[in-house]
Amino acid sequence: MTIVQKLAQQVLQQNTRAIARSISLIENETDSAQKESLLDALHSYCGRAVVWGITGPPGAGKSSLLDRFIGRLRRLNKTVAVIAVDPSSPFSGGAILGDRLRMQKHATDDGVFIRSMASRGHLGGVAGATADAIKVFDTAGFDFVIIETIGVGQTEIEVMELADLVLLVLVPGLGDEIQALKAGVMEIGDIFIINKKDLDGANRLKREVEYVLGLQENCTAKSTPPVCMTSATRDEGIDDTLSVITDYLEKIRGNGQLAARRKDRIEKELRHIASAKIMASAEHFLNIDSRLDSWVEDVFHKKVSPYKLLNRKIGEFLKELHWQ
Ligand SMILES: Nc1nc2c(ncn2[C@@H]2O[C@H](COP(=O)(O)OP(=O)(O)O)[C@@H](O)[C@H]2O)c(=O)[nH]1
Ligand SMILES: [Mg+2]
Repeated sequence: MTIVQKLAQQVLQQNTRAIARSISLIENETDSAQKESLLDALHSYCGRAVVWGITGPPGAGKSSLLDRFIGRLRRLNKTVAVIAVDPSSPFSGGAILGDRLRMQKHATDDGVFIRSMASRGHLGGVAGATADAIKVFDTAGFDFVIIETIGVGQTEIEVMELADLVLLVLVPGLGDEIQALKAGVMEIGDIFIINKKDLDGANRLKREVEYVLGLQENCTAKSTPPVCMTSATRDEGIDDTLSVITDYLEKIRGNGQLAARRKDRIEKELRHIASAKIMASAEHFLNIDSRLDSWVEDVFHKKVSPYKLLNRKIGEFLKELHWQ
């Protein structure tokens, strides 16, 4: 048994240190062959965990809500892994430290694992690293894997595509909240949560959100997402929201949407891996015996045009490509 296969076995046995080591291996990507064999070994065990995404503007109360949800799920004896994703930061830290503090009371609970991911290293970017980390937690038998993002930008949208269900958290008092949300953000929410309902403007925001979602419904076949109201700090609306989440999951399990979503994800993953591998081979091909340098000279001196040159060379490239 190789070291990596042993590591995978330990992950399967829910060994905390093996889980942490696996995530580091994925995140740092110092040895991509090792990373690949680890993920190969995990593959057949993946698919049990339900993956939630929670996104929304910074300060909306995502971590505070998660803390409440984790508490409820633990009472039901469910285990939870949280991945706090900060695409803007090359290091894990900063804002994520606050998240950890928010969920501190679960830190000593074996049934809860909180891990942060930043953008450093991983070729597939933070979304790629997060996708692989989900597989580790899934194999380790966590019932729920929850991905929390720091804010709502393009990378966060990509990260949210990894989830079976996306909770979009909004709060009153940020100004023109809805208008401020960039295009594409409203579309990713499966369930909307208006948090800080203890503050002024929460009801108005709810009506605005429902109005905007109603407009969207005319354009798509998707049914209007539910809009829940919570106060994480006062512990209000949490149970109602959880039952909305449970109903939603039951619905998408029953009508095939969950499977379709997971297949979409696999398709994206295959495309991503394929292009990354082909790009790596192309890069290697271009650099053999510094041929690129001599091609630059040839094109510069008008010996050949770029298309003519490459149409010829791509044939050679494909012959040189070694698929094992
Ligand atoms: N008034 C009020 N404050 C809240 C509520 N939920 C969270 N907060 C506060 O909002 C701030 C940001 O919360 P946090 O969970 O870190 O937000 P995140 O950045 O979205 O993860 C903290 O000071 C929380 O105590 C709420 O329901 N009502
Ligand atoms: Mg947070």
